[in-house]
Amino acid sequence: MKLDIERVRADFPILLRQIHDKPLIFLDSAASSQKPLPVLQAMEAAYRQCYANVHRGVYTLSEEATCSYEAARDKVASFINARAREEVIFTRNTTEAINLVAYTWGRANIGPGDRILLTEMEHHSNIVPWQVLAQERGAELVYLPVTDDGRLQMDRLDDLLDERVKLVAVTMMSNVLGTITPVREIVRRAHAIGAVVLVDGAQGVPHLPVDVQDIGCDFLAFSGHKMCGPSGIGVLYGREALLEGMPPFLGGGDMIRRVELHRSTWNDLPWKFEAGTPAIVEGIGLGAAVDYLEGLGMEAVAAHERETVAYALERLAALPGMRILGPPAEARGGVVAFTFRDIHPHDLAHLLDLEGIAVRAGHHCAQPLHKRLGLVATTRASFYLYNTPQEADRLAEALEKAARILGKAG
Ligand code: 7TS
Repeated sequence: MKLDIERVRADFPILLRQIHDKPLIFLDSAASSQKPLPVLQAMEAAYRQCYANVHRGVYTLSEEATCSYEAARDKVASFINARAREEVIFTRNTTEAINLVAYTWGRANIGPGDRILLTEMEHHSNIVPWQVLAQERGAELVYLPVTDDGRLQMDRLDDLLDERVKLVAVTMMSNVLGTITPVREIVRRAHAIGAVVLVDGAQGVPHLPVDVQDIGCDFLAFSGHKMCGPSGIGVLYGREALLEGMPPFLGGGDMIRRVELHRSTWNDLPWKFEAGTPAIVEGIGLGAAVDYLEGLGMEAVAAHERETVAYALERLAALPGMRILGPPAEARGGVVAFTFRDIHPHDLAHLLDLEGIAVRAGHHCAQPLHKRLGLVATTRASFYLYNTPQEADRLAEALEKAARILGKAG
């Protein structure tokens, strides 16, 4: 089923806003998406009608709150086709999910001389935790390079994958290039040499149908706020056998079974990794976001983005002095980063804002990738389920206007 774009847009109240007297065109969903009414309503209802702390009270409100919070876990488990709800750990965001793996699985399994294989297109969140771990354990980071047009050099993978590689951590989709990476293929080849694979799904899960059993990954990290849900809630999916074998991350309430003065034992999965009062209402909001996306169908969401981005790429590529990063439309998702003439991305983003258009400018937390491409900063327009081809037209017109204002036209 094709998305009914007008109906989708009507679900997002913020899209009615005017910015500098122009209708808002929100092209920064790769940083954080907007929220539809069902998510806002679910969160308000949770606070108004059934708010209490979870997992402890025997009274009705606490039971209701626990029920809604744990129902969200079931929704997430089914959304990514996890084998069991125990495999879904709630975290604050993707960054915390990756750090959880680095601090627990990593410290227990990575030693001197071991290698962690990353790619040159990773977000800082999927680089820095591994640097910290590698420095602490005497391990080494190696990188699968990208081509000039922003694809992974898959023909280099076998050279890099040897028995020293204990972990492969790779993004599902680049937040700068838009490149969709062949994660199934990477998992298959990494597993063949016995490595564990973590997939950074921050840009994948909001935009593509995701089935962890089909991908075969050991860990998958993603954030609620990029998939129509609230900030403050994220997910670590992990294969049950691995999670069972891992020591806890943070210590405190909820994650224990029994505490004595000098030792403690741990709660069952998933709570072993959820210390302290969780983001209760945010979890419930994420559950509503999953319902919302499933109601539309992730195939339909992905198809809408593909179409919109293909149009945007064509439209922007026609502007003289435009350099678009990344591969052609068929290999990418909803992210379009570019340089335009020699206009600084911050100037450009500012002038676009005056036209009501929100884009991000900078290195997008991917400095090594920008360095590899010989750039310091880019401007990035990222498209999601509520964006339209007409908005791509407005973006192209606003870019031309910006060039005229700065005397860089023609
Ligand atoms: N991984 C990828 C691929 C990302 O794009 C991001 C956030 C993260 C991890 C971290 O997610 P967080 O929710 O823990 O912050 N990316 C961006 C971005 O592109 N612009 O702002 C945040």
